[in-house]
Amino acid sequence: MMLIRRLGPLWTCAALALASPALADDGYGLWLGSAREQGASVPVDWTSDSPTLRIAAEELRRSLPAGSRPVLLARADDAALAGQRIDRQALGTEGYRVQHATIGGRAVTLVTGATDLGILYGAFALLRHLDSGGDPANIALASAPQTRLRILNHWDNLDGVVERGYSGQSLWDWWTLPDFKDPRYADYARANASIGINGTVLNNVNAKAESLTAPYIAKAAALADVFRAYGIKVYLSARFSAPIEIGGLKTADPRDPAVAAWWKAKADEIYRAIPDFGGFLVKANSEGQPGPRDYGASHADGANMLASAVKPHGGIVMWRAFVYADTDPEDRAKQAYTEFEPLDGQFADNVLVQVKNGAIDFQPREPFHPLFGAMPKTPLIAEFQITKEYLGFATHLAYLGPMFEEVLDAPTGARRGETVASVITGKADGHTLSGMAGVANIGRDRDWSGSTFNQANWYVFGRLAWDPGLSSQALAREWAVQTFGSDPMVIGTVVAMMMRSREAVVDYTGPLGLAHLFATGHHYGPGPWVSDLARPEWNPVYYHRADRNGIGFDRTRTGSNAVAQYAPPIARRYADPRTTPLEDLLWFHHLPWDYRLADGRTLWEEMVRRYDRGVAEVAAMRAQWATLKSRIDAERWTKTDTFLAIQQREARWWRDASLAYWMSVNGLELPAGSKAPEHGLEHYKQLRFPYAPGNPH
Ligand code: GCV
Repeated sequence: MMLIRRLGPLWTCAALALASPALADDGYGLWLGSAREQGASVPVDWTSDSPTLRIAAEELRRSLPAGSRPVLLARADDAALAGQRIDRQALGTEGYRVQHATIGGRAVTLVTGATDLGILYGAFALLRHLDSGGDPANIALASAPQTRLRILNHWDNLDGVVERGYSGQSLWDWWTLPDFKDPRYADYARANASIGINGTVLNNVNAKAESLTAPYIAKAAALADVFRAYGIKVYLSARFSAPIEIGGLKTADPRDPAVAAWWKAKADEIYRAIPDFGGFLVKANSEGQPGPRDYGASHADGANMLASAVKPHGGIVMWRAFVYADTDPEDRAKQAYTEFEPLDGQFADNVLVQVKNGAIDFQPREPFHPLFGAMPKTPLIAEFQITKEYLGFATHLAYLGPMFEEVLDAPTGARRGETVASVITGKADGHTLSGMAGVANIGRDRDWSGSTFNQANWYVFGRLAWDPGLSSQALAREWAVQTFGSDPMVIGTVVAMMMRSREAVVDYTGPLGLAHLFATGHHYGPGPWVSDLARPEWNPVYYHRADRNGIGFDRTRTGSNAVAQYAPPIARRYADPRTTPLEDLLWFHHLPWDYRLADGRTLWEEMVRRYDRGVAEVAAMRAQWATLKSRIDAERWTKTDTFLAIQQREARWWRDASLAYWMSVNGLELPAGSKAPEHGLEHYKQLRFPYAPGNPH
C-alpha cells in the first residue's frame, strides 16, 4: 500500500504567516515572495519521507492557487507510478517531470524525479509555470540540468567584508557560527534551490588558511547542515600555502610527499565534519596568491595533488585559470591560454579548470575566453561575475542575462557547431564533469543583492547554469512576473528596460571594445588617464593605447597576436577590422581616429555617438520607470528610482570624463550636436573615493 504523508497544521500556519501580503515590499522575498498569491492549502501528498520532500510540499502548499489539483510527490521508481510512462533516463539525477495523472483513481498533479532533489526542482518549476501565466489545465513540464555544477562563488572574507561586494557584509556570520544558524541561511538555500543552484563556495578565492582550521570547518559544517536538504553542497577556497601557515611544514611544494599527506589528512578531517563536502576552489599564482609555480611545479601538479586528497570522498577541485604574472611582459589577455593550453590532458579526472568568461577580467564586454574550445581533454567550468565590479556596483541597472548569453552562445570555431555552452556542459567533448560558476552578489542587505534589479542577475545566472540554451529575454520576463506580478504594463516596461541596460553600461563606460578604463583599485568611475601604477597591466593606458594618431590594442599579427589563440575561423574574423564585430573592434585593433566604419562615420564620431547613446538610454530607463510609480509598491519603486538617478548622474560623469580625456589625447573637436563635458579634465582626474565599497585593503 502506498504510504502517503501530508503536512500537519504547524507547517500550514508557518506557510500562511510567510505568505501574508506586505504593505511595502522590502525585496527580502526575492522572486519567491511578493508576486505570489497566498496559497490555498491545496493537499500535497508524498510517498516517501525526507527533509527535501517536506520542503517541496511546503512550497506548494504555500503558493498553489485555489482550485489546483491535489499534488503527489513521488520518486520515479515508486511502485505507485508503475502505470505511468516516465522516461527515467531523461530525468538523470536532478531532473524532474510534472504532469497531470490519475494515480490510485485520483486525479493529481504528479511531481516526480529520480531523486528528492529532482522533485524539489519540479515543485519550483510548477510554481514558476503558474506564476508566469502557464495554463493550470495543461501541465507537462520536464527538464534536467545541462551542467553538473551550478555554483556560487562567494568572495567573502572571514572578517565579514565581501571583496567586490556591494550588498552589505557577508551573509555568513562566522563569529556566531556554528552555534547560531541565522534563519536567513535557509532562505538563501531556498532561493538557490528554486533556480537550480546546487553548490556554494563559502569563502573568497583570495583565501585565508584559517578557513581550513578546525573551528572554521565546524562553522562550514553548520552551514552545510542547513543547505543539505535544499541540495546545496558546500565547497571551500583553499589557500595553497596552508600547509606552511597552519600545518607547520616548511614548504607547500605539491611534489613533496609531506605536503600531499597534509592535504590528504585535511581533506579527511573536512569530510568527517561534512560528509558531502564538494571540494576545493583554488586561485593559485595570481595576484599575489601562492601556488605551485612558486616551486617550479605546474598548475596541473598543484591541482592533481589536491584532487587526489578529495578523490576518495568523491570531491572535486576547481582550479582557476585567471593568471597573469608580474614578470611576464606578454599581453595580459594571452597569459592564461599560454599557461594552461599546454596542460590539456594532464589534469586528474576530478579537476575542472575554471575559466572567466573573457581573457581579462569581467569587463562590461569581452570576447569569449580563447581557452573555451582549446582544452578538449579537460572539463572547463565557466566563471561569470554576478556582482557588478565593473558595471556600476549595486546602483546601476545592468541586467547581465544578455552578457552571459552572448558568451554562452559564442561559437568557439574549434569544431562545427561547438559553442562555449557546449564546452561547459561537457557535451562538446563528452565530459561528465561540467559547470558554471558565478561570483555572488549576495550580502546582508535586506534585499540580498543591493537592489531589486540585481536580484535578476542572481536569478538569470542560476537559470542559465541549469540550461545555457534558455533565452535571456524569456528569463527576464520570467523573473519580472515572479518579482512584480502579472500587470502587463509593468512586465513589458521592466523587460524592455532590462534588455537594453547592459549595452547602455558598455556605451557609457567603454564602447567599441575598449576595456579596463576604471579608476584604480576600487574600480568606481572612470580613470582612462591612469598611467603611473607599478605594473603596466594595472594601468588603463596599457589597455586603450590611445595617442594622437589612434586608439585600441593591436592583438593581430602586427601586435600581440592574441587572435592566434582562437581557432582559425574565429582568429580570421578577429584579425581583420572589417570583419571584427564593432563591439569588439578596439579590443583587437589599434586604429586611427579617422578610420572609416562601414556606415561612413569615423571611429571618433562613432565613439562619441555611443557615449551619448549610453547616457540617453539611462535617461530613457528612468522615464520608463517613472511610468510605473502607481503600479509598484512604494518601497521598491523609490529605491530603484533613486538608483536610476544616481546611474544617470554617473553615466554622464563617465561620458564627460572619458571624452575630456580622449580629446586631450587626440586634439579633436566633438561632432556637431554633442554636448561639451561639464568640467575640464583636471576636475575628473582629482576625484577620490577612499571608501568606495568592495575594495580590499
Ligand atoms: C578575488 C579581479 C578583482 C579581484 C578578484 C580577482 C579574481 O582582479 O578585482 O578583486 O579577486 O579579479 O578574480 O581573482
